[in-house]
Amino acid sequence: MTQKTILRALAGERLPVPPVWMMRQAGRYLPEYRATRAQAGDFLSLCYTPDLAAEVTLQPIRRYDFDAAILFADILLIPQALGLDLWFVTGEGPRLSTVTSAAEVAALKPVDAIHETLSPVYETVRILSRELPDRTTLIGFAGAPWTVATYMIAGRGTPDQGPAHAFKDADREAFSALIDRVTEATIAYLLAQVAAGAEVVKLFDSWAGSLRGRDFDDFALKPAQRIIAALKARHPHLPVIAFPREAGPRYAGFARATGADCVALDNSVSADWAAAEVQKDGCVQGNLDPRLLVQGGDALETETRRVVRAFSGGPHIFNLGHGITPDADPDNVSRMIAAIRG
Ligand code: 1CP
Repeated sequence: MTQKTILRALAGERLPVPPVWMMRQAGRYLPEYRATRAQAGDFLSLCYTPDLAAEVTLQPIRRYDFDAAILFADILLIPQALGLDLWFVTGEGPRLSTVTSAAEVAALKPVDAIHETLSPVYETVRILSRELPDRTTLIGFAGAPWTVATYMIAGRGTPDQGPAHAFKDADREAFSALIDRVTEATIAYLLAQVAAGAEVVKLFDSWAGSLRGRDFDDFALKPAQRIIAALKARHPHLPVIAFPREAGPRYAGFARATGADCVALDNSVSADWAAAEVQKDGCVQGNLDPRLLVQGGDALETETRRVVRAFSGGPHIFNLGHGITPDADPDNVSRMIAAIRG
């Protein structure tokens, strides 16, 4: 018997009030997050200290009673587990040592070695599955291979993923080998999260929108399909959420092509279009513009209700189109939730 609202929506049930959680719900907009982060010292120490990572995961659940908690970690832990150096520059973002040749792809650590680095993350999942309220679903996650590879190739975040496109176009074979290695590591990582207690997994393909045509098929669609098939071979009932951000028209059919149970929508697609073209294949999540949580006011409530209404004909999990930003007002999150739950 499935009673958790998130699991019911993911199984295809239309609920009178959609369950809700937020991308980046544990984050810098919350004073309690900033305090725990200061206690940890730096961001990576927070990710690798299970008690503190579990604490920040629980903070938004205590404050807002979201229907799901998302494991606190980062998509860039996988490149680190595969042997790259990783550090965060305050005020700027992540930095990594890079992979830009077939030889460097071959020199990455074998997939079996990742657990050595990632075992604290599994401990965080175990703590959370003990400590979360019975009604709250625990979501594990990983970056999708293309998005993770864009950081491994450039050594940092980039506005247009230029270095990754250049590597792909110069040496498709070596680039494909990198995608394959990250795909296999992601399968092993997510299986370990599920073994530790994650009830749902989400794949973040934040830069899927910069892939076109055959590249989208080969490097967004196929890796997601492979990961989901491998997870479901071991756990046939494990729900998977896919987030091919800014996929535009390619959102249509994405769930069918990959086997995802739910597709997360950014805020550039129209909710009415997505209700007709994406929700017909199953659950959808997302679409509220995160800037509304900075702005607040009538627009926040009007838009929240509009998203709820647009997706009211089928299975729906309320969420944002992208992560909540550090300048958001925590009281606006309460207002959004009140508008959803009435
Ligand atoms: O100083 C801080 O506290 C660091 C800010 C921060 C946080 C809170 C980073 C650095 N990562 C995270 C946590 C995080 N990252 C989670 C935790 C769970 C939650 O949602 O609450 C998740 C799911 C992620 C996923 C993630 N990391 C993505 C995919 C989703 C998205 O936002 O598009 C990406 C692209 C990253 C990379 C990353 N990590 C951090 C930053 C600042 C970035 C973006 C870097 C860039 O592109 O420049």
